[in-house]
Amino acid sequence: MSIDCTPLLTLRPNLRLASRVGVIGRALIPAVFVEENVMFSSPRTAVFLGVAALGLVCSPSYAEQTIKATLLMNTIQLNASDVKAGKVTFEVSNAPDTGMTHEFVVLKTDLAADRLPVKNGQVSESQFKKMGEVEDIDPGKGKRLTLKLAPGRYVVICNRPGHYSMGLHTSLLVTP
Ligand SMILES: [Cu+2]
Repeated sequence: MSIDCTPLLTLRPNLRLASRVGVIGRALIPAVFVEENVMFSSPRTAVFLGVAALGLVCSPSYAEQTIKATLLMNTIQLNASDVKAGKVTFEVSNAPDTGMTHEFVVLKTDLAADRLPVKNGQVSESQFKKMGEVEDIDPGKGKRLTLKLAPGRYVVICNRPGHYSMGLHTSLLVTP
């Protein structure tokens, strides 16, 4: 689940090399990659594979994505409905006029945001994969939550008793 990208940081110079080669001109490519021809069918394939591998494995950890989430009286507003997979920081704020303490819970589910099972006024969180949460956010206050999110559908809720049914939920799509 927690795929650490650190070893791949060493690949970054390769990406720089590849792009520099591209800028300088194609004449250099055969010289630089001449030995790679043993392994790759063509120099360009070598460059392509290197860049493709970086893109596939490493781009999530470079992504600096922030979503502003506002907890209101009867809904949760996100300033983006979709985000790319990787590290996502939620800047969660409880609007000053809600007059009540809220929390912010991120669940991974394909269910619609308003279709989660509720028992005794609360969503049964144990039925879902809970990605993380921040609790006890007073009116006018904020907290941050950084999560590593894989592609898929998520629902964010406030699960203080009764709050989900008041409308404090919304969905988030994480794209590859
Ligand atoms: Cu709430």
